Amino acid sequence: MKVAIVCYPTYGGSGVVATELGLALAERDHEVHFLSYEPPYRLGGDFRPNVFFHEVQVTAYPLFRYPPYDLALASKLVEVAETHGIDLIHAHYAVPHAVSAVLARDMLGRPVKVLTTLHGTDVTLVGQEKSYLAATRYGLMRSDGITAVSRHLAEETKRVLCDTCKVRVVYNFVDTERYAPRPCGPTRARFAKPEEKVLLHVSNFRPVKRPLDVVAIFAEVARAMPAKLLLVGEGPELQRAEEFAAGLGLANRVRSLGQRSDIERILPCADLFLLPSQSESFGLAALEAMSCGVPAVASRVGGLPEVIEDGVSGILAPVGATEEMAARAVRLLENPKAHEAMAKAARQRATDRFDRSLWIGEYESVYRQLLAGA
Ligand code: GMT
Repeated sequence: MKVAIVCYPTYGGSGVVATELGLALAERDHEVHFLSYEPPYRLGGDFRPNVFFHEVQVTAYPLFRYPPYDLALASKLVEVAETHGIDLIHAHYAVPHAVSAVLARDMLGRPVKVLTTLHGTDVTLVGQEKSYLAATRYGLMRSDGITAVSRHLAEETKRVLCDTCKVRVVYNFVDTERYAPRPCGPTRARFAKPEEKVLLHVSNFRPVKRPLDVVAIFAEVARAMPAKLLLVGEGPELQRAEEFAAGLGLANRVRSLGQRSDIERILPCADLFLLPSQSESFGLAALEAMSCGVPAVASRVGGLPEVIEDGVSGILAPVGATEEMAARAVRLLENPKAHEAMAKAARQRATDRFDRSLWIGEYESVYRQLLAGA
């Protein structure tokens, strides 16, 4: 098949899923064309004969206060589809990609299918903004197929955006060979002393991730035992989180590592992963940690309970319940046997339910059904 994948290139789960999916499809001999305003960061620089990147260029004009990216994307999709004989456009994150994909399909003189994959805030936050709602709903209704990354998100989509839409659940996935438990002595030693526990948070530091809760949980843990907190990623709330930590006298216990593309080297060094988000349709960052044998302490919200089994492969507590999260984290870290059992269960959960081989095949079968007109 020849597939055009539209995604955001930045650090963030939807771009990661789109890129990993495209690369896995290419390994299965499909021809994959990525479209975005810059190369997705997980694409890397390796040459692959059947993987292409097409930059969407937005032309400025004095009249435009807001140059229309969605139109530039639709035009680029038409060009790429015509030049390369694209069979299917796979739009990741509905706003505005679904609308651009539908527009491109309708402009094309040959049949092309549109699949839209919903990732989370495109339904729960941005998609519901009054300024985008009608267009997002139209993009979904006119897509040939819709998938969501969790059951919760599929239900939420029907509830708030499109009750007549058929939304199929195709879970996010992880490469369990690359994201695996491995010894990390020298790397760990750079951040922490042997007796210190390492807690880790990876995100885009948007308010929805509740980075201040990350610090609040860590502060309680650090009162109970020697510990370090590593923060990976960048975003609008990072500085506030650092200042909050400093205000609690924890500046020398918290380290920001910035954006990292080699996160699979850092994850296995952690004892616990923190994801106390306000909302989370799936929680890919937690899954990547679990695949490395690192249990997550997370909010019982959105799709997270579909990923983490509370008390077995991780810890779930209500949003904002930082004391409960911290108390349970401390109990786990104080009990090496319980920690080891949970780490094993986390890894097992990732390999049994979310290994990429399971879900790439599912996307392929969705593609085939759409192309067969089903
Ligand atoms: O977090 C966001 O606001 C954007 C989005 C993204 O592009 O990373 O994240 C969503 O998609 C991920 C991949 O499917 C999911 O793992 C995240 O849970 C989801 N974020 C939210 O629902 C807040």
